[in-house]
Amino acid sequence: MERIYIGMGSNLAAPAEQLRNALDALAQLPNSRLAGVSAFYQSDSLSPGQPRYTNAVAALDSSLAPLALLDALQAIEHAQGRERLERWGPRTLDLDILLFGNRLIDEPRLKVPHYHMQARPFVLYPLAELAPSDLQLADGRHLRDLLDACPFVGLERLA
Ligand code: PH2
Ligand code: MG
Ligand code: MG
Repeated sequence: MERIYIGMGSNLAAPAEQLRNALDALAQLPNSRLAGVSAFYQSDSLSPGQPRYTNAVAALDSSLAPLALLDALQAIEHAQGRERLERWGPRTLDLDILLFGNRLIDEPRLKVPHYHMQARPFVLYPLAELAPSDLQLADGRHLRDLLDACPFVGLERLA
């Protein structure tokens, strides 16, 4: 089993419900256990003119291989109506592998740690709710330092 952190986001079709449905689907993945979920957060889209996002992070313990998990996450996105029309377009559901155990993954389909996670408060703050405070990424960076460099701005934590 490895600990995997998954970033979740939606800005279409009842976002919070999309995240709850995705959590149900994650809990049913084979060879896996849903180990935790952060609070839900709202923030403006990084792409101007789109609806606001709801985001969360899930912790999954799994013995699935990285690309098998990626396939499973894309199947969940697809089942929840994800259409890939444009990069960074609005979406019913986005499931991103942020961290996968202590692995550095550099494949055409999958780069881990997730690119740009260090600049995204809607990823780092929910992640910090679940991860140990001394978490070190596989590339050597410390979550604590990423948080210090990424102010809690524009983020609304939902009850
Ligand atoms: N995801 C994007 C682009 N912009 N903005 C917010 N607030 N939350 C997201 O998850 C997000 C975004 C592409 O993955
Ligand atoms: Mg994605
Ligand atoms: Mg994304």
